[in-house]
Amino acid sequence: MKNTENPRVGILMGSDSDWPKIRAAADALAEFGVPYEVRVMSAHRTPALVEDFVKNADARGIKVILAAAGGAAHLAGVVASHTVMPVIGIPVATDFCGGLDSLLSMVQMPGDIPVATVAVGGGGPRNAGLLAVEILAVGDAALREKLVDFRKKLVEKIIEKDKALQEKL
Ligand code: RP5
Repeated sequence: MKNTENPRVGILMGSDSDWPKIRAAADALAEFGVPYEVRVMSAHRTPALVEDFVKNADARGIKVILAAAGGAAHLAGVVASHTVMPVIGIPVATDFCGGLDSLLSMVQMPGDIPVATVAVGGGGPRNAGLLAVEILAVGDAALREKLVDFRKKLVEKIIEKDKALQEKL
């Protein structure tokens, strides 16, 4: 759920134009009852704001940062350079090669400064949210239980889909 008072996850994006493409990350957090906040700030347009946000994130209770950007997608890398908390990068689709530019500029980090980059589009943004939940669940038994339950239901759902297909064919 959106909670700017006590967020456990910070979602940063380079532009408000990224939001429709990545909101599945926030939806996944909401599904698991994880409080998050969403902010627009850019590694290139507002570098000082990014640094300030990241340096204060720990003290505000944030444990994981998701960073979404497209094109010259340096936001996640810059965020990671300012913190030792886990950073998950969400490369945003662009008109250039479907977002290959975003993916490569985000995923090709130099050694020592990791960014866990998810897929461009498709299940990528949702996986970023789920990965953040999994990271938090390492120290949160109730959240871990929810994840185990989620996976059980996933299996049931796929079995149901298979059954429905068999009946249709
Ligand atoms: C990146 O540039 C943003 O993350 C966005 O994906 C892209 C375009 O931004 P706008 O020109 O739409 O603001 O920094």
